[in-house]
Amino acid sequence: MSKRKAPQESPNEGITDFLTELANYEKNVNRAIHKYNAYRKAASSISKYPNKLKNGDEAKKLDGVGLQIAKKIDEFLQTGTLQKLEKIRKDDTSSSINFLTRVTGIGPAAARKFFEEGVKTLEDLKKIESKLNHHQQLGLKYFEDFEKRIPRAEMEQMETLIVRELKEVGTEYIGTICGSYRRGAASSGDIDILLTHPDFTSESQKQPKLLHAVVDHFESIGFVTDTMSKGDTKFMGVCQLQQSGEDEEEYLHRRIDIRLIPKDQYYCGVLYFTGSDIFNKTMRTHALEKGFTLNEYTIRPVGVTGVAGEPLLVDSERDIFEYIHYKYREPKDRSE
Ligand code: DCP
Ligand code: MN
Ligand code: MG
Repeated sequence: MSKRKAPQESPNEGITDFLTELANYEKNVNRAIHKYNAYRKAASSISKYPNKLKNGDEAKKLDGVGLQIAKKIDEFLQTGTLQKLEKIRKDDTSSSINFLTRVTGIGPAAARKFFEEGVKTLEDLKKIESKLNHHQQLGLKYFEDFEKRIPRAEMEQMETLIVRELKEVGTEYIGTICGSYRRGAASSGDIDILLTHPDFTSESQKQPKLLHAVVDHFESIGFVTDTMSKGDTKFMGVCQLQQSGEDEEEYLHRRIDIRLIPKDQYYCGVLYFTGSDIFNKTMRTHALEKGFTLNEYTIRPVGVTGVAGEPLLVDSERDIFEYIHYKYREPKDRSE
């Protein structure tokens, strides 16, 4: 998971920017996830629209843009600003809570709690560092680094290293870097690695060693620098490329998530963790319309009684698209 979303360039950037700001406000301050999703969806539709929007009515024709958002678009186009946003930006509670959630490990609930205790800024957090959990401490320590997105060239270097070192740990591992990188993004917020191994299926015993061997190796070569959490199937931490030349600048610390997935669930996982989250929602809705329930683990038929059946056999992402009669989309075409 990463917190900073890539900026979108479009003739309607002003509109998509204010919708994204409203989305984050709803998620972080109000904990209104449905409103967050609605704003994200509208912003995503509008960012793909090739023409400069003239008014809210024109926007309303797009997927996910309703009357309320259309009105805001009119206000923005007519006045160059939005009263609601102006108020939010000036409000101490909103801006502090919004800021605190930028620290990884601090979600909307923790941010509100800190705010109520008078902790509002990075400086405030530093003063109470010992009260933060380990994840939050790392979020604070690497705050500046984590705020910066990872250029694609650096992602490519990390992919080369990861693929090479994975083979060192075991030749049978299969690994895919998912997330925005797999969708071809020019920059990514973090590194999302999915791993599987033929020895590990949903029928077999848990195989935490398969994940830990990889993490330990990445640590031993100095690539993984910190651990936020390490479970049987999920690692969350920090990594850094080693600089090669003498006078080159040091690489930044980056957020890395590694998940070990049973082989039979691998492609549902790859599909899910490639995203985008908006595309996942669209695909899941389509699956339901066709009588299937789809999640990050499995695709299952839903019977007339509404009960999900046994997981279907999946050997590729394409299989999933075919089951639900959805035209295959390359990762780069999965922004919504
Ligand atoms: N995901 C999802 N729903 C969520 C969170 C994540 O469907 N609430 C899926 C889709 C995402 C993927 O997991 O693409 C990885 O999550 P990230 O938060 O890392 O998002 P991205 O990799 O897409 O973007 P970024 O470049 O900001 O990391
Ligand atoms: Mn991630
Ligand atoms: Mg990511």
